[in-house]
Amino acid sequence: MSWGARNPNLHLRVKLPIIDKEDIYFMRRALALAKRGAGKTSPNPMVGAIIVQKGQGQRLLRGERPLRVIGEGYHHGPGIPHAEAVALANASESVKGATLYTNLEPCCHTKKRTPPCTDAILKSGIARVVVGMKDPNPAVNGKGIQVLSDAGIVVQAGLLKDEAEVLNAGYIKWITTGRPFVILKAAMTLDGKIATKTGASRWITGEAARRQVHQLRSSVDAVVIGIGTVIADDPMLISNLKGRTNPLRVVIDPCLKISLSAKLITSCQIAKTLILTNDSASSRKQKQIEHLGVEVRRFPYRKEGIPFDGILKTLGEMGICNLLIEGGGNVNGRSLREGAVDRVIFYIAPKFLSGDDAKAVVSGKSISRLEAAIQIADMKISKVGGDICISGMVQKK
Ligand code: AOF
Ligand code: ZN
Repeated sequence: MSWGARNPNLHLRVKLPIIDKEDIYFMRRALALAKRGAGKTSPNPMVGAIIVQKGQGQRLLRGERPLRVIGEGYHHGPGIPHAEAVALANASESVKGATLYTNLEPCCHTKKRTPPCTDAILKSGIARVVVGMKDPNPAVNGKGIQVLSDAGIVVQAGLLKDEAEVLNAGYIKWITTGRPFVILKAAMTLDGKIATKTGASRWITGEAARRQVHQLRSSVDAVVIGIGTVIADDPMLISNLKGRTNPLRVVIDPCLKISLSAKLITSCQIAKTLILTNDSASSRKQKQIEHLGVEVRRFPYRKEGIPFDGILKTLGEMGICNLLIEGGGNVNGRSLREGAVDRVIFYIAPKFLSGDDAKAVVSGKSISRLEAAIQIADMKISKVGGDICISGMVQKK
């Protein structure tokens, strides 16, 4: 059966050639290219594009038609040409009659930083465009596909759609809600502790898990922690991987307790730090912090702390699409209870700390009814070095 017959997202106004192994292969390559932009493209999506020409050439898949990749590219960031434009510009020969694979619907809108990709595709003579997912930007949202198919290009949308949507979860949430996609990450013992009663937490999990966390940090736009963790651990929160970008480091510090010698302040030339506080915090301390190059933003005073929705709205306005929360029990608890978390990634080390005074991974108010428990769906489990990683999506109530 052709892939097209099964997929409800196909653009049905065009005659469908059979989607086969080749299409999946090239879409996977487009997705892999798109990923190279991780941590750099926000508030734009990660997009990869590949142009493939039929005819003479290398057989890319055993037993399949000879095909040549004649151009490829990915989106490097806002203000820089889009993936399709890069692939077209890089093409090593004529693209007439070729197929273009891209994980996101080509843009067709104007009044933005770069020209519409649909114009470039139409001019180029490309005959077929295979798309991973629709662009949820209300200015596009299917119109790019429409423009291309109206002009006689064979367009097929929805190939590896789930993978495309996972890749751009941050962009999808930001462009549709104005708020970032939030990942809550924690490293804990089997009994759910993140530190001893004295606050010692280095290290709960092994090297492999910590390496994954550095990778995660370099793929998000911002990392959030609470002042409790800053005081206990004095962390840097940067990615120590070569050539990787560092996220904006955000501290929730309602009373501006942060020390002026905290690493998050003294290292602000390496990576930016933003402190979120409330109205009642000392203006003098704010000036001292700002003098050292760190931005401070104030929120209206609330006894329970700064509401997460306000934090997400503020970060969204700054163009943050992907946010990583790196605990403390208090911040973990509040973010989960306030419904701010989209995805959790928990590393579990096979050890116990025991006791009521060791620090719990999720603290604060408890949930009294079992039916009201915060539920995780699409759970994935993997072994990372000597630890276990459990991840999944938080089910929204
Ligand atoms: C594509 N290919 O590689 C990207 C697209 O301000 P601009 O000109 O960079 O446009 C940003 C919008 O373009 C963004 O909100 C999204 O709708 C689309 N991004 N589209 O065809 C790309 N990055
Ligand atoms: Zn574009």
